[in-house]
Amino acid sequence: SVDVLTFGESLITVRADGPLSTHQSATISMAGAESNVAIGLSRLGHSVRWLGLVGDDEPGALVLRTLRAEAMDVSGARVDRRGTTGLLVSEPRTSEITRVTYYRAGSAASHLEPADVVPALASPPKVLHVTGITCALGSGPRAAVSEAVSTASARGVTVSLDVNYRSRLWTREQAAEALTELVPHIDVLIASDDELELVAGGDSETAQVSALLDRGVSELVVTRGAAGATVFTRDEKISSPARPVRVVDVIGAGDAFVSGYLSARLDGLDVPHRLARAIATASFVVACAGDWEGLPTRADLSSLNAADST
Ligand code: CKP
Ligand code: MG
Repeated sequence: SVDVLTFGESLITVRADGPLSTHQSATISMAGAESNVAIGLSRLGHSVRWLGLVGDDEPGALVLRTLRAEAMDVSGARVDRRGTTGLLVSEPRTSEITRVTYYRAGSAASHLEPADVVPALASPPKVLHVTGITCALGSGPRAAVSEAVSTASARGVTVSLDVNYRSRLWTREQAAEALTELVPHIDVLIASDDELELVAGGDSETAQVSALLDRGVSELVVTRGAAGATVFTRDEKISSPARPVRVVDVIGAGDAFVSGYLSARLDGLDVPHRLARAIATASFVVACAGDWEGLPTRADLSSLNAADST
């Protein structure tokens, strides 16, 4: 069994140097929130399994090849000929604003079903990580998430959910309906401050936090962009600012944060150290172009700590 099992849609990305309409040069790479988290955990030395469907095409081969190169177990991933691998075009406008356009409707990954993921829980991982993006891809992927989290939590697996609301995929009402029903199965819930109402309803953060803890969430991690993050548990509330870095590209920062958080949790570190590793991991991705390319190794994290103490 592996440390972490995750699944979702990974896409090919065309990352232009500027507005695409002006014939910029571009870099081809891979994107996908769950695979970003998976790569982060793998680089930190954890064993990770990623599941998902790709098209029978070169972008799909790029996705699987990249994940294999990052030491991922992709034995349960497969090609599905009902669609192509999804595409994401990103055009940087400023360091904080990147225009993202999806070409993913009807993609191979949107045909994911519970049968593609639930069998992988037969040998239970320590952690199952899912994101709201998968629920937004269609009824099959949504059912896959819902069955996976209920099966995992029934088997005592730690379940983590990153809300990751995407307005281009679904409305806030649809997201709230789908994600609220997952909450009873979630141990670690990660949401940005503006995503809290999608899983907790209400409008005051205090009420949202206690509602989620009452429904069984053991660690609620609220991210606040450059202002950092707060972790709420039954007995503590711990906040940390983000690290001051030269921001190159904020996309992928949330996923990096999650990988650092889960890594420290797998190492048995306490909540303040989980938060510290999450913030450190995210800072590497923010300072580097690309959604996952800048993710740190353990050696990178140590050099950051060494730099802090000099
Ligand atoms: O919340 P983050 O900026 O960390 O998420 C970025 C990822 O999966 C990115 O890689 C992209 O492919 C996506 O979120 C998405 O589907 O929007
Ligand atoms: Mg995110």
